[in-house]
Amino acid sequence: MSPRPFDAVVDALRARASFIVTSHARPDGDAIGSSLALAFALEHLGKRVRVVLRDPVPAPYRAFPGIDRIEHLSAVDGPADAAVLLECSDPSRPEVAGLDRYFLVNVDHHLGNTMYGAVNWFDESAAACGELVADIIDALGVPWTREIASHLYLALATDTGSFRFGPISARTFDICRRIAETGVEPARLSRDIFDSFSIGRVKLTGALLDAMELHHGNRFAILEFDDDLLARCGASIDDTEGLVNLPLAAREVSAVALFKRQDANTYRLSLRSKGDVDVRAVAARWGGGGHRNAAGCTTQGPLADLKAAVVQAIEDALR
Ligand SMILES: [Mn+2]
Repeated sequence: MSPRPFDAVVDALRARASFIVTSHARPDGDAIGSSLALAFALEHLGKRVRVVLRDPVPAPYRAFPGIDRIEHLSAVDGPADAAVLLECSDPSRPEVAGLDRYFLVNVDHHLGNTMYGAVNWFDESAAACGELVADIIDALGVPWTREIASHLYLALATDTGSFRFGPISARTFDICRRIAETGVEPARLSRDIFDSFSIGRVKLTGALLDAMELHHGNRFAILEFDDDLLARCGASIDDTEGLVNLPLAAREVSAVALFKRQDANTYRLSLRSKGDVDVRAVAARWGGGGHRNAAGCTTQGPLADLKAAVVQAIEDALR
C-alpha cells in the first residue's frame, strides 16, 4: 500500500539533506510565510536550504525574519536533493526555470492542482498553505520557534484577509493559539502586515476608489491602474498588494476585478469575491486559476472589450 500523501511528503523531506524551497511568482504573504517557516524548520534538522522566489517581497513583509536570505532568481541550478513547491497549482507558477530537474515535492491548497510532484500533498480545506506547513513541521518534530511562528502567522493572516475569508476552521485558530504561545505578539505582527504601508499606497487607495466602476446593481466593482497612476500617487507596484479587496468592504459588493496594465495591450486581471460567488471559473475563461474567492489571469486588451467581457462573465458567477 502506498503511504498517505501527507506521510509521503514528510518522509521525502526527512530522508533528504538539501532543498530548494520555492513558491509562486509575485509572492503573497502565504507564499513567503510558508516558504520561510519550512526553511527554518528544515534547517533546525541540520538540512541545507535555499529559498528561491522570482519576485521581490512586498514592502510590508520585509520586517519578517529571514527575508534577506531569499534568492530572487528566474532560473535555478546547482545541487539539491529536492525542490519543494509550496502554494503552486502547477510547476510553472514559480516562473523559475530548471526546477523540473529536481525531485519535486508539491504542497498546496489551490483547487486544480495538477499533482505534478514526485510526492504531492494537496488539501483544499486549508485556509492557507501555511496550515499545511504547520502540520509538516509538527510531523518533522521541529519545535515552533518565534521565527517559524511569525511566518506561519504571516501566511494565515494574509490568506484569510485578517481572518475574514476562505476555509477558516478550528485548525486555523489552533495554529494561531500555538503561534501566540511562542511569545510572538499577533497584534504587532498584524500591524507589520496591514499597517506599514507607504503614503503612496494610501494615496493610490484613494485614486483607485475614486475611479471605481460599479455594475450589476453595485454587486460588481472594477478597479484599474497603470504605471502612470502609480507615478502620480508616488506609489510603486509594491504598494498594490491586496488593494483588489477594498471594494468588498461595501455590503452590496460581491465581486471585484482589478486590471493592471502590463504593457500597451496586456493586462493582469485579479478577481476577488465573497461567499459562493466563484471567480475562479471566470479567471479560467482566460486561462487563469486560483480559488473560488481569489483568482487571476493575464490577458490581452483592448481594455474596453476586456471589461465588457468580464462584466458579462461575472453576471453568471453572481447568479
Ligand atoms: Mn495560499
